[in-house]
Amino acid sequence: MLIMLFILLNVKIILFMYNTEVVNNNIWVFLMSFFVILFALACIYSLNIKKKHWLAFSFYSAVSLLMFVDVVYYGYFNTLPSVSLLSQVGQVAAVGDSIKELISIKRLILVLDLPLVFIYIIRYGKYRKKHEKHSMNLRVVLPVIMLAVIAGMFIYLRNSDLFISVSNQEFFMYHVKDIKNYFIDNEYMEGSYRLSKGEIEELRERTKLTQGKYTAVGKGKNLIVIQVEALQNFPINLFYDGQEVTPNLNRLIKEQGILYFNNYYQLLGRGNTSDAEFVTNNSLYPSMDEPTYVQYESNTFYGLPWILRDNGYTSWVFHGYKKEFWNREKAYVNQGFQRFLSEEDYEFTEEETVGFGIIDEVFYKQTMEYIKELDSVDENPFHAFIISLTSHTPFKMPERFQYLDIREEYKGTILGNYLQAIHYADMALGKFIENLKEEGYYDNSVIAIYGDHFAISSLDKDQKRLMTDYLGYEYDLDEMMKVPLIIHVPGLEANETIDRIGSQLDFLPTILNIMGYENEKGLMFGRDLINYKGENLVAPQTYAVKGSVITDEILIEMSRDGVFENSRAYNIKTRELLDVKEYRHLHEKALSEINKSDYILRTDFLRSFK
Ligand code: GP9
Ligand code: MN
Repeated sequence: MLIMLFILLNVKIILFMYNTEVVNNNIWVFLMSFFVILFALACIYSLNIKKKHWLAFSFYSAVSLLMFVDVVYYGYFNTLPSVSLLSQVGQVAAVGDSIKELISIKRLILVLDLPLVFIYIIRYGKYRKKHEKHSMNLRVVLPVIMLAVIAGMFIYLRNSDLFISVSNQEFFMYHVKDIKNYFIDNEYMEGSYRLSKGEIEELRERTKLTQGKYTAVGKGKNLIVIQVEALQNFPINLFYDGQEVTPNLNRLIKEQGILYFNNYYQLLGRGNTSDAEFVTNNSLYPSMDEPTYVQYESNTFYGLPWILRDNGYTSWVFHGYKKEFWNREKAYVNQGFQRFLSEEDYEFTEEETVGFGIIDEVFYKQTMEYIKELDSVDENPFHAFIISLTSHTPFKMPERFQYLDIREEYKGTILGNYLQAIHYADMALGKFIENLKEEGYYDNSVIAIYGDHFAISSLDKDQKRLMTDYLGYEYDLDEMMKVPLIIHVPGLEANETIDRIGSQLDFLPTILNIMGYENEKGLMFGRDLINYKGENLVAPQTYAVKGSVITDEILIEMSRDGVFENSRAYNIKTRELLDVKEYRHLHEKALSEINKSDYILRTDFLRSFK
């Protein structure tokens, strides 16, 4: 029976390696898993207990289940999960629909056999007791030999340059390392990483407001920021069979007073939508351990709401979902928001919900009423941060909200569904903007609109093929992570498309330049995309592994095994593959920026910063 489990587990290792795209040092990765399994089963075999078949089955089930969780997580995030995410399991129910989409047969097969093996053991168990009698020596010697082999391999890897690569890809090594890092290692607390005086000064300089183009053109105006769920850049100006997908945003982009950033990227950590909010408002990199709103709920921050409040504004945030989700309710306090209008503050019927909750139209309509209340707080301008929801994956809109004619071949595909959902989101947003005009807010408010993150993954082979076929060019990481940023400044006599590279990290310095307020008590890692003259870079850590870089010219996709030399680099415009070794300096710059920002979060640096 143990032999059967051993064979099945080896098949599962291969499936796991296939699902998690192990491409470097495969033989080492496989051998390590092979010997660990052999060792574990040999230990069980050597025990002198009656129920050892159940112990073996427990081991088998635990490994199978963990592999299954890993590959499902990997399917979405392109990285293996960390033990630190266990605190987030409560969120799983809410994203159930999205998870269902990820459970394909190539992943499910890792656990499908468990009931069959269970039944087999019930029968085999009785038979086994009578027949199994092996010499005591073999029972002891076998695990010892296996342990020696594993130790030998480990020592060899440790002393070679294969260690990083194998330990980042191999099932057991990855999880042991992750648990060790979580519970034992904390390089920041141990003081091995510190921000130097020079680095602090450089960041302080970077954070200053300098006079330049469009500086303070929005001073004294209200600021309305709308974060649109899963709004990617590719639907902008897209026509599907002659039907305009986002007619309202397209019309807006052409208006006077518009700055449209069309080379702008998401920048998320473990907290998805909530990280898009965090990065946008604080110009700090998100945490990679847990959602930043959870891990650093009580840190001191000095982002957009605080800065505006210090300039007399009142700052409220609006989102039509449960207030506990992403720990928003608690985190918003230190983020600087004075009031959070969540699902419980809105009235809606069952008919007025889709997926997560309230449909955008109903949400925006009632938000308008709250904005009037916010406006009446005092004579000063206000800041409203509005987070939409309906265009959430898996984008399955009920028929009554499907307004586009989708060709048969795209019906039910993620692209067909997404086009319907984002078309709806655009329609609702268009109505809201009209409403802002009617209520007299359009001409005295700066309005910024952007997408929180991607909708369709280029990391999923089927989705990538679907998108590449449809768009007629390769749908790669850069197109996937690109979201639009549209800023309307009333009275500005310009209409500009700004195509330099940037990300949500750059929002705060960019909007502060427009609003004309200085960040006096914080530090920002982003750049003002209108005035910054140097080379900017985007340093994603999710979907592309930490160490990846996007610049105006190139994209470096850090290798999955953590070894820079194995990474892929390509020219973003010509898509020509490049020799990655020539771009090490960019990779190191990205790492150093992330580490500095991480230090600020871990040490709650802004609490005592002056
Ligand atoms: C939930 C919403 C969606 O409140 O913000 O979050 P997401 O699943 O996109 O991170
Ligand atoms: Mn989202």
